[in-house]
Amino acid sequence: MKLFYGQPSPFVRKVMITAHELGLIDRLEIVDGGGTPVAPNQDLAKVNPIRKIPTLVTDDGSVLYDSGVICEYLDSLHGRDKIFPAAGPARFEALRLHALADGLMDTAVQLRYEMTLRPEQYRWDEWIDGQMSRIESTLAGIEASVGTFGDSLTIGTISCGCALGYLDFRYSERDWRPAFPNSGDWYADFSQRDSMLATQPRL
Ligand SMILES: N[C@@H](CCC(=O)N[C@@H](CS)C(=O)NCC(=O)O)C(=O)O
Repeated sequence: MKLFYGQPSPFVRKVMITAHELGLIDRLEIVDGGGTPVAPNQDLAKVNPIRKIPTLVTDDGSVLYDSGVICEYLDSLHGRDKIFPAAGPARFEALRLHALADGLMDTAVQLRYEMTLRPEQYRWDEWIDGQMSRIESTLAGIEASVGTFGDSLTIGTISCGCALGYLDFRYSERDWRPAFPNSGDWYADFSQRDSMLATQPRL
């Protein structure tokens, strides 16, 4: 399987953590998929019209996106405990947490583009403040749920780990831990998993 990849992407990290946890990492061939909204990756554009990473080309040539779909596909390939729980309340809670963390990551990635790609004279402070406020409210959403996480490994907890890790990576000047201490306690343990250590973003 071929994975269009970018080291700093929290969505790619979600797929990489999943592959590590499910024992599938050696089956992924990594290819560079890096690009931006203003400079799309041309190889990626040939297979994914959205032009975003992660994108997976399976062994039979099918193309899968986005990160959640790829993770669910990987979850269908192994005999270990599933990270997408079977139908029922546990499944919908995992999917809800996944959506919550994806909302945080989407906001943080788009804001990063705004701050680094958009020429300074075109930046809009109210929009930036609104996005920062959304990051805070999604953090509050994680804090409200983190007491139920325990040591569970689902698409929801993996995504929350990616979201918090991305804030540490790109927004390190704004430490979220003092305002969200229970999330901080959970993340202190979760971030020590081998899959998290193996996929740490770096500059
Ligand atoms: N919903 C998508 C989001 C993926 C995404 O935003 N990827 C970013 C990198 S973190 C990207 O490819 N950006 C390139 C662009 O926007 O042109 C997913 O879950 O895979």
